Amino acid sequence: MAITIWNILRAAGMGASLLFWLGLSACGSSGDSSNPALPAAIVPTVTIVSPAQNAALPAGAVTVSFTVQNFTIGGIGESHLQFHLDDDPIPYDFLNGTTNQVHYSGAPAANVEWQNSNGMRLTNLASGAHQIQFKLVDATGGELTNPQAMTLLVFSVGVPPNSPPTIGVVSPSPGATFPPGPVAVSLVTANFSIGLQGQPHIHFFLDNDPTPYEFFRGPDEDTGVLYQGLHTHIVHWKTSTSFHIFQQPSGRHQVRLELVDSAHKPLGNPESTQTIAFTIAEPPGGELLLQPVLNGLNGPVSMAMAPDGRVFYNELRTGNVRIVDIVGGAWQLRPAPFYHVDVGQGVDQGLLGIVLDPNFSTNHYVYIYYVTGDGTQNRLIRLTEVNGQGTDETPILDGLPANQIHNGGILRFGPDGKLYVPIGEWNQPNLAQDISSLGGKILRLNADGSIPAGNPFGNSRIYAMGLRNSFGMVFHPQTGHLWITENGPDSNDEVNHIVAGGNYGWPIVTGIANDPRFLDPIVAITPTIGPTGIATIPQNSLYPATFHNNLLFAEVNGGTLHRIVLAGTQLDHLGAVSVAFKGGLGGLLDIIQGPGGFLYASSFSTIYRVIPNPNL
Ligand SMILES: [Ca+2]
Repeated sequence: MAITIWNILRAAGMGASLLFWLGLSACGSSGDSSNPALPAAIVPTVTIVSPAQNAALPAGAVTVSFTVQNFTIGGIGESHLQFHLDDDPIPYDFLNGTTNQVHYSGAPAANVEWQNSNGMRLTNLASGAHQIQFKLVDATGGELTNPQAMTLLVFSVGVPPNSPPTIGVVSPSPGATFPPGPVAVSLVTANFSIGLQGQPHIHFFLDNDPTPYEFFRGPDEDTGVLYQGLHTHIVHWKTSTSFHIFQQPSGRHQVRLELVDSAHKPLGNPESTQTIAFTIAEPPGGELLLQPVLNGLNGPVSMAMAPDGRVFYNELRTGNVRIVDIVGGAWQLRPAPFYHVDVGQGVDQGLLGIVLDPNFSTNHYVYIYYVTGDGTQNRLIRLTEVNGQGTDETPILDGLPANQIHNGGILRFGPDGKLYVPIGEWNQPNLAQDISSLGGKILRLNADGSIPAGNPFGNSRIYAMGLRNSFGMVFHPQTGHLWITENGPDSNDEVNHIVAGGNYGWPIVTGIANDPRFLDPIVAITPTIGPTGIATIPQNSLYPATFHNNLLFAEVNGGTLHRIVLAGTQLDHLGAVSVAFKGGLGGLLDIIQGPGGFLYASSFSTIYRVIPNPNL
């Protein structure tokens, strides 16, 4: 997974849907670059000849024939055809060349006979629905990734006509209770094969959201679950019959499932629907608790506190920048937005970052980072506040590429007065190691966007490289060190200490790699959690002394806060890491140092004050 990230979420207690991003981990691309486009005439292609798609066949052996174009099916150690039968993760190898056999786990298969160079015979198939996923592979067994190199055949054998299509739930059991975190759902169907896009599949609805999640056989986590046609971080595809649900707050939830045809029309028979009810428990109290200060918000994805005590925040999906006044301790949202930009609605797109100028009191500068409304570019602009309104839009960085996922965009000023900006690799992992690209880097800029003196790669905005995507960054007030959270693919979310010229490994290594070419994270987290905002707890603060100089970072998947104790005289070694707030409020987004000496964290709907647990 990639933590690629923003999506739509029903916020707790709100009728309206909130859109959310997040280039999160645990779902999304695991790091392959896009394939170079091939001319149509040479695209390797596999095509099923027989049986017909969705054929209802009599009991007994099934003969399957196919053709390939622009590809040669060879023997052992050569390019060939692979296929998976039903949910078996172990592939069969269909081998021509000098082999002329079908192999399974390196030996002739017991239940599949090679018949000719374009055909085979399957025996011992149980009555019911079956599927065969075909894929062309190279000599090393690597899948060709152009879409024509893969196809799915669905059929049934021995099923009496008119048997109803049926869906069943393997897990969770009815009324199950889970701690905050992922909820695993596993399904089974009868007389129905879950197909790929364009084929019969499953729709499911989470709580009261009327928009379906579309569940397909796969072929992978990027395309196995779609929401409004896009990859989603709320539900992660796991296998052809299972998925995980994230970001849900404590309380009762339900998932209504229905089998649909290739045109997305529900089959309608009573056996074709199921409803799962489950509960996410209230977690036990941790060291820290979250106390709401402002709710009913629309995706407050990033926040900034002004020296006059006001809080500015970005609404991820609307493109509105909002201002909160704090009057007598009460948080009051100004009705009129401070500024609006049209923003892209892709998975990790929207109005991403905000920071105020270190001299905001005198120059009133506000910087925001967003994906343009057409979804094609990332922009960093500067606004000037005049009477609560943004004016004088000034481009700082313009025309950066954008992608559905991995757009970066968090903004912070360093103690050196320079503006630091993590840029995602736009889902092209190799860019992170390409010094000629700004993708997968952290930039260091003068406040006007120009290249400052002292950058580590000469006349370049690049400050550090080898990064995938980040939703959180902070300078430690005691040491001046720069810390970021980073979203891993299907493993190894990271917290990194960023230094000038550092290379953090993506996509060559992830996690603690002990590779002298790269800098390792202080913490690596598997399974992934989707880390988001990160803050420090100052040396002189109202939090317990053991928290002073710690890092605190949020996560979106399970909605917890993690505390890192920094050790060593330079506060750059890992002392300990623990979960300080145990979740239950849904996914968490940003965390900042805010009014009254407290930290404040945001969810999709609410801003919370972070307080020490009074019962400890
Ligand atoms: Ca790394």
